[in-house]
Formats: sequence, C-alpha cells, structure tokens
Amino acid sequence: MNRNLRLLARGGLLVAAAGLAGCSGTGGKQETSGPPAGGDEAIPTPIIAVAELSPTQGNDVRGTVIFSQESDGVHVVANLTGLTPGEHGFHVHEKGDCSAPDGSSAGGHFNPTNMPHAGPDAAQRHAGDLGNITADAKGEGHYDRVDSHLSLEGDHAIVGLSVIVHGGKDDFTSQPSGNAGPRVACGVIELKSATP
Ligand SMILES: [Cu+2]
Ligand SMILES: [Zn+2]
Repeated sequence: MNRNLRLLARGGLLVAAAGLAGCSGTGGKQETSGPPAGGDEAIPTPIIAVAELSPTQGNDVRGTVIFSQESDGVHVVANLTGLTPGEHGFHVHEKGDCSAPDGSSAGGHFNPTNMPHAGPDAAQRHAGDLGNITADAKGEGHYDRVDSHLSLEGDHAIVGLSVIVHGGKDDFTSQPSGNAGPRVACGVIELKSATP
C-alpha cells in the first residue's frame, strides 16, 4: 500500500515534470520570437507584402518585389530578370489588375494625395513614384531602397495595388508618368503573413 502510493506519487511527479518540460519548451519558443519583434524600439509585428512580376505580352521581364514596413517607411527590394540593359521606370500603380496583355489594366500611378509625377526623392510626387530600376548587361535589375511615401497599412496602403516595370527610363518630369514607355512587367502586391 505504502509502496503503491509512492509509485503513484512518483508517477504523478513524472507527469508533472513532463508537463513542466512541455510548458517551458513552448515558452522558450515564444520567447525567441517575442523579444526581437517587441524589444526593438517598439516596432510592431513586421508587415510584409510581395509582388510577383510577370511579363506583359511580347516581353520576358519577371521577378519579385518585397515590401516590408519599417519605422521610417517601406523597405523595397526588387530582383528582376529579362530587362534590356539600362534604366526602367518602376512604379506602384493604382489598380491591382494585371490582366490586360499590355498591363494597361493596372491604371495610372498610385497617387492618393493628388501630386504631380516626379522622382523618388522629390518632396511632392505620386506615392507610387519609385524611380528607375537599373539593369546590367545580363538584363538583371536590383532595387533596394527605403521609401518614406509608401505604407503597407492605413488608408493609403499599397496592398492590393500593383507594381509596373517599364521598357524605358522614367525622366521624373514628364506628366503624368515620366514617359517611361511600355509596361513590360506587372504584379499584384499581396500581403504575406509575417508569422511563421
Ligand atoms: Cu509605371
Ligand atoms: Zn508617377
């Protein structure tokens, strides 16, 4: 009797120990993902959106644009292939519709504040004016910039809109769109879950 009780007690302790181990294991996991997000100057849970760009008819430009919300703007990173060497207008357009063969369904530049077209560093510009992406001799273009005019949240969020890459260079002055030529690639900006 006494021995049985001790065995029961031991069993209970083992179960309790296993339960504790399970709890601390889960707690540990939450801690590793918690502090980097919450401890870093109160930056909220990262918001990330992605546009997968596909070529418009007669073109071969494709790639990925990743948008991540940071405290001072949206970090834009793009990697494209199939471009002609040189500069190519690169914008957020106002409609998330890439269905037209020439990309025209994406509408004009995203311009929620009714500003003139300009370059990315201008104080007054379309929110969608990201400037140019430059392709090397192999036709590969890379873009990496934090943009203070864009947002992934709030009334002027770019989620659900589109990214357009043009065949020519954006001159930053011609209205309404920088005379950047035909639309060679288009992709809709889709929100991605930031949690694993
Ligand atoms: Cu454009
Ligand atoms: Zn513009």
